[in-house]
Amino acid sequence: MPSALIVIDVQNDFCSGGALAVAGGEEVTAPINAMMDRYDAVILTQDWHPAGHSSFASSHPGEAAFGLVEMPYGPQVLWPDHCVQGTPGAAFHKDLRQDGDLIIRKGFRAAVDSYSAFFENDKTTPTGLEGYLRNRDLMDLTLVGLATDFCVAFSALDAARLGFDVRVDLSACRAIDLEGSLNTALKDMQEAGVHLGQGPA
Ligand code: VGL
Ligand code: ZN
Repeated sequence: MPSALIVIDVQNDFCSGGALAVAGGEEVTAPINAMMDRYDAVILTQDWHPAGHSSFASSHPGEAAFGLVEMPYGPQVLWPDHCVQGTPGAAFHKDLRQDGDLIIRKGFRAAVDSYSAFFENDKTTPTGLEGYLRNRDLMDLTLVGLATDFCVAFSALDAARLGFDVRVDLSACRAIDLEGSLNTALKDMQEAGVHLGQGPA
């Protein structure tokens, strides 16, 4: 079965010195680069917010980063401003190979965040990635990147629900881990049938 490596959000703002730095974020670049040649397709995702995005704490007077607000589509964590379209923080880390087949951008609608590479946080607006993968018969997916407990986990859970065979290679992921979010994400992925660990060599 044709396979795809989906590289989630390996962008400057999620690496050391970035606006929403994930501890050791840049450490995933070397293992991910080495994995790329083993897949039939490589897809990169890019968190891509307009300035003033509704997921930014700065857009909610009186609210602090990492707090929770209620949006029309449900609870939403508020983040520091990050991955603003066209800024250096939104660019891929310089050490990441960028010779993939497709770049899918997400979170570009001001009113809705998008952790998953498949659906925005309203759980209904598709990004188009499902159609692309099915069209190329890429049903065997390995996910890597940042952050394990947000964009990687949400993408993996959606992919499993959509019927893809899904693996998350944790050796090439790093987590934010906000109030137990990493443990919750690992448990949710296990229960959904997502394979956790390294893929076949
Ligand atoms: C992410 C929080 C906000 C991620 C993106 O890539 O995991 N997390 N935007
Ligand atoms: Zn974001």
